[in-house]
Amino acid sequence: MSTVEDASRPSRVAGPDEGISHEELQLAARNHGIPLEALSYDVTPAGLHYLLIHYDIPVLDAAAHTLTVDGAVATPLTVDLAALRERPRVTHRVTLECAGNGRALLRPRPVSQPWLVEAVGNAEWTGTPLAPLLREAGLDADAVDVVFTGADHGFERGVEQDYQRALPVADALRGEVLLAYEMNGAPLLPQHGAPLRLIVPGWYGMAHVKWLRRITVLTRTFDGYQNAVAYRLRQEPDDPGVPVTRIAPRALVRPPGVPDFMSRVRVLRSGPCTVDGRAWSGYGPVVSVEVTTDGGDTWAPARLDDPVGGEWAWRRWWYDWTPQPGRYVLGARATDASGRSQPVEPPWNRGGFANNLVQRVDVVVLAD
Ligand SMILES: Nc1nc2c(c(=O)[nH]1)N[C@H]1C(S)=C(S)[C@@H](COP(=O)(O)O)O[C@H]1N2
Ligand SMILES: [Mo]
Repeated sequence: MSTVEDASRPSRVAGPDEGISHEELQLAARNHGIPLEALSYDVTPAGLHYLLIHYDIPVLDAAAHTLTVDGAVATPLTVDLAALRERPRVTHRVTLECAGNGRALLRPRPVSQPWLVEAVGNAEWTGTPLAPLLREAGLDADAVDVVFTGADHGFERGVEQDYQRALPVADALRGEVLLAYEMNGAPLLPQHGAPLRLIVPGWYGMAHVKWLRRITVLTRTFDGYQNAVAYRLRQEPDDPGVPVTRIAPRALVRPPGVPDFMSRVRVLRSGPCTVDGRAWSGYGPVVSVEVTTDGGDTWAPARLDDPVGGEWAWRRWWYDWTPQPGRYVLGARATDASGRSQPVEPPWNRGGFANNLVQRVDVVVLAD
């Protein structure tokens, strides 16, 4: 199993009864999710935010780090952190979610980082907007894609690479896209991209390139691995596929009561309680959240908090519930302003991306 994989072989899908492998466990132990009880915080503390790192966390010296802008520009430029810090400073509260969130719930299971539903966080990112820097460099009129290169390096299915992701020029020039050097008011931690990362509000995590060291403007479509091979929605290995871009709507329940250690089934006493959680979408504000206590057979409206923290941050929702003793399966369903909502049948694709299937939280209510 543990050989360098071959690029000519498609990514693997688990067999019908195949359990989580040692390799998937190894990834899961490195790339942790948010503990769901941390849905309590408006702003996710840095240590509770999920993590996804394809290769190794590079060790970089902030004092010596530079960012170069080159390619199809009038004036290539190189700036250091001090120069970036002197530029206009902006903070955005942004819900970040890994495109693979929900993957391990798919049948058959695409073999990769085995997320259930916990690959999300909502942090405050401070930095300077990207667009003015690109304009200073002067994009050529025929610019097509902007490639962001991280300082991390590795192999993926036999392809040696720096972590690189491109955005179409129009998306790179959106005002909310940040070159971020702080998370929650402190310098970026090594695992979150220190000393500099890209933040692309509304997009799945893969676009938010960490350890950012170079920005290259192309007059053609970028054909690097993370855009052309990975992060595409496809049913068959040889489909060209559709690029993964913005975050599909999702609501998560903050599991009520207390957990059973091994199963994490929730236990609570009968009587009135408030079930709450968070909801977000990269396609526009969440406009409604509904709650189910019977695994999706029936739905009731939840109440939505006023948006706090701006249009890229998750919203809190809550639902007053007075259960009788018994067993329940809780879930929530978000709908956004674009009309997108969450399916009851998982949206299967070979990479296991954008699976925003409604969550299932098993609850046992005991007599008072
Ligand atoms: N350079 C680099 N940037 C990266 C990655 C990476 O492996 N290398 N992982 C991406 C993916 S897939 C996700 S989901 C987010 C995770 O960001 P976080 O670890 O700060 O939550 O970072 C993105 N940026
Ligand atoms: Mo990701």
